[in-house]
Amino acid sequence: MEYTIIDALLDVRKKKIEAFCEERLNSGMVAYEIIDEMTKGLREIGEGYKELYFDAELMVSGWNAKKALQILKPLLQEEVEVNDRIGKVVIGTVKGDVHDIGKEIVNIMLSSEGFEVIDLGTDVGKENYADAVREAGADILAMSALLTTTREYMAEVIEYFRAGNQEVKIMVGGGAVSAEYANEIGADAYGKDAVDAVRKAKELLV
Ligand code: B12
Repeated sequence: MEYTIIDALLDVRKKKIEAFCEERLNSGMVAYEIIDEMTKGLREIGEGYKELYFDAELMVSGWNAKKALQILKPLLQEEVEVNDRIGKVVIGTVKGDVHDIGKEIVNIMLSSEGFEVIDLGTDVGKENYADAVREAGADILAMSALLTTTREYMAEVIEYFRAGNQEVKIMVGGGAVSAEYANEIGADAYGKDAVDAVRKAKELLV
């Protein structure tokens, strides 16, 4: 029985997502390709929001996506030796925003590429970002926002860091953010997806 990603994401009983991942892996797809397909599925559900899909579907798709990440994460993350770490990143979704699937994917990809990632979770305020960056001595602060209302908070965080002369490169991303917006608020980098986030993070280190 073959499920589409939409079937799997919308399954309230959370059974199909596991079968979906297994089927895809057995057919020779690698974990990141499955994540990519899932991202497209989530966006499709988002596009149908308020017409085809409503709050309940958004919620169920979120659960299932998290479950898929649990299954796929170990396949992406070969443990990188602590001494081989190439840089430290503090990551978090901004204040007022609970979307964390994209952030999680970026975290997984950065970690598997050798970054040490300190994940502050969701709904993160500027003081929390600043404390974490200071304590970790982080090279990069990565912020995610999915809502047009919450992305504005990124500008506030950037201003806070600049005003406090806190030395850190700031990278932004998430569904509500574009390269233009990142530029407008004075971020050092923008990543359109997790692969781009890794590329940009490496560029920021040099
Ligand atoms: C699932 C979902 C939810 C779930 C979230 C579950 C979870 N644990 O994350 C729940 C049900 C909680 C939810 C709630 C809401 N949601 Co919602 N949600 C979605 C949905 C369908 C998928 C989000 C997702 O995971 N996408 C897939 C991930 C992989 O994509 P991504 O986050 O963009 O991440 C990729 C890149 O952007 C990038 N990236 C991400 N972060 C970062 C960070 C850095 C530094 C870098 C470099 C890159 C990067 O890499 C990722 C991998 O490629 C989207 C639709 C969409 N278009 O995304 C709506 C959507 C984001 N939600 C929306 C809305 C309106 C809401 C609610 C307000 C609904 C309500 N009435 O309550 C609430 C807000 C709650 C809050 N305060 O945050 C709107 C936002 C509209 C807008 N532009 O403001 C969307 C776009 C749906 C729509 N079309 O209207 N939602």
